Amino acid sequence: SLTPTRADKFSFGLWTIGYNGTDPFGGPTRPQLDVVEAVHKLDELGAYGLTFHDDDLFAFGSTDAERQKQIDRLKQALADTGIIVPMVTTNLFSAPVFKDGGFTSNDRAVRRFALRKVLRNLDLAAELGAKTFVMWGGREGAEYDSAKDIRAALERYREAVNLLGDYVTDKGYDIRFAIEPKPNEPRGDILLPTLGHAIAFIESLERPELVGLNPEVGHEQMAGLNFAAGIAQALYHGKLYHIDLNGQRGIKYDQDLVFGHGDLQNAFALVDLLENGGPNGGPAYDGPRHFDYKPSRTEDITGVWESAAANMRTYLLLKERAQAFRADPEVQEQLEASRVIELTHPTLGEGESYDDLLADRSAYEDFDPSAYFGGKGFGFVRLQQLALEHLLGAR
Ligand code: GLT
Ligand code: MN
Ligand code: MN
Ligand code: MN
Repeated sequence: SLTPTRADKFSFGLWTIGYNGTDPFGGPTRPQLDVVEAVHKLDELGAYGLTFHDDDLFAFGSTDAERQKQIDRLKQALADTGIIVPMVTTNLFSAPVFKDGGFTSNDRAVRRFALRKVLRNLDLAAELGAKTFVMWGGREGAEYDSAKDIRAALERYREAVNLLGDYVTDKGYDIRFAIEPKPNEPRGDILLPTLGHAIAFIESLERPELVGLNPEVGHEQMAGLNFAAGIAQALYHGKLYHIDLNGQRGIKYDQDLVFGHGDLQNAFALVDLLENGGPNGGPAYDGPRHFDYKPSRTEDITGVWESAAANMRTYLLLKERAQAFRADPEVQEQLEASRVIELTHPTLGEGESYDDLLADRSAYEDFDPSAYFGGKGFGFVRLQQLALEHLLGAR
């Protein structure tokens, strides 16, 4: 069905639907959105979750009383609707103090302040039952090569994440961390710019099992990378802890368009992977389908909710199209003919050694490489055309 339900696990950042249209060139086009209205509206639209930064809920510098008032208002709205908070994250980028980063600012006092801000927010995340804590380090980086000692910065990043791992472990919190890579913007160059960099970093941590990824469609595409392929690798390493779905058109500034409003064929491949890519053809990922998009600056509040609904509808359309693709006998035949299935078979036989391989004349002496491109190709183009026709609803 194309009607979103709780079972679809659609969630939205409060900063997404709450984006007021401000950009580096001009002011807001929409008034501030209240969190209670946001929760009720998301519930009506069929989402199951709301996520937020501390500063989205209560302004940076709020008194304890102001902070608590907003937390209580959120809790009431959650109780009234059944909306949950699957993920919480910390704003270490908006306040001027973070212009050179939070965990990796050259200024040690800023790093200590950043850690305290995150620890406080972790307590709130645990209180609200969030299972994932996202860390997007948009200000962790530099514009100038001589301005940042990258190895020292990575060591401070590591120190910070190790400390947070100790904290949730000692407190008994059921929370895992998800690092969100981005190549640039707002910094000229950001640390951990792609999911591959982040996976390598995670393996250097003291508790790597507590730390995974929150890849964003547009961020990998800003680096010219194939998002669906990156997600496949994240799944392969068991590191897809959360996901930010949106749209991006090519290598340029971070557009945060509605999911599917960028590279639609890659979005189709992504949904097919998430929904049908498991070992038995079932879902390969069962976490939130989280939208991190920005309602365009040209929209009024009606357009905000139209675009929120569009994210979910596009996801469900792609899910439907991907199911039809998988169920099409011609597709199954072509997957066989293209030997996509054959790749799942190990290259060596069971117990086969390199001596056995060296003794196998059919693998080399009698193998005829010229039979390939004088003879048979893989037929990948036909396979992609079948995918495209399903995507277009032509089959
Ligand atoms: C910020 C960023 C997003 C991140 C958010 C989490 S904040 O809007 O551009 O990609 O997911 O901190
Ligand atoms: Mn983005
Ligand atoms: Mn963003
Ligand atoms: Mn994001």
